[in-house]
Amino acid sequence: MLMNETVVKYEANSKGRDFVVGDLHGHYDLLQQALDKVGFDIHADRLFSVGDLIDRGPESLKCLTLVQESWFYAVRGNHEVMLEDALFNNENPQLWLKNGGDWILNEDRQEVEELARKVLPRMPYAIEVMTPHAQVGIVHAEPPQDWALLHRDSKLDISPLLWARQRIASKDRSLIKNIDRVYVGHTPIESPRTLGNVRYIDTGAFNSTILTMERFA
Ligand SMILES: [Mn+2]
Repeated sequence: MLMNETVVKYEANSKGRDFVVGDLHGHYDLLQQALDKVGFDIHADRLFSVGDLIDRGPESLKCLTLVQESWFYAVRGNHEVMLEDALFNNENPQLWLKNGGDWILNEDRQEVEELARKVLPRMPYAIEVMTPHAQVGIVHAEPPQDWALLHRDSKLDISPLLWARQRIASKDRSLIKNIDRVYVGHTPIESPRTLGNVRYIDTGAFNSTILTMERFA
């Protein structure tokens, strides 16, 4: 019901800086601290998110509202897909509840559904951002070996974009073609690392309260 484009493209930011942030998982407070630290200017700077805004942490609903902000752009994570399936497709609601979605039991379900209807269509599977020096890609878990497949191949299996951990598990350093650099989250690691041209930035905010936010390099 809420299907939209696979990739959304953004031109270079002529007014300010661009940042990318790892999986929030409800840690709105940590994001505020990170934004304060860099003096984030909501009128000029942009923040891109690798998805998984919700579940496990204390303020899932508040994190989901970020998608409505003019300076905030997020791809869809597997947790947003679990929410969508549970709320709107009555598909595997237990899977979501078991994986941190149980915060909904303490919220007004209608309010959550209303917000989800607004924000999910604004969360594509992939984002492409131009910077003065590079073309940067963002997906939640794992990009295809050739970024161009996201544009071309309508039969592309999107599930690896949301769930895969194959590349990081095998320390795959091969380059993703047709993109300069790709940022991903999904797999918690101790500190951000780059393999090939893929940058992993999920430093596990959900259990360690370390949130990674960095400027596009
Ligand atoms: Mn994830």
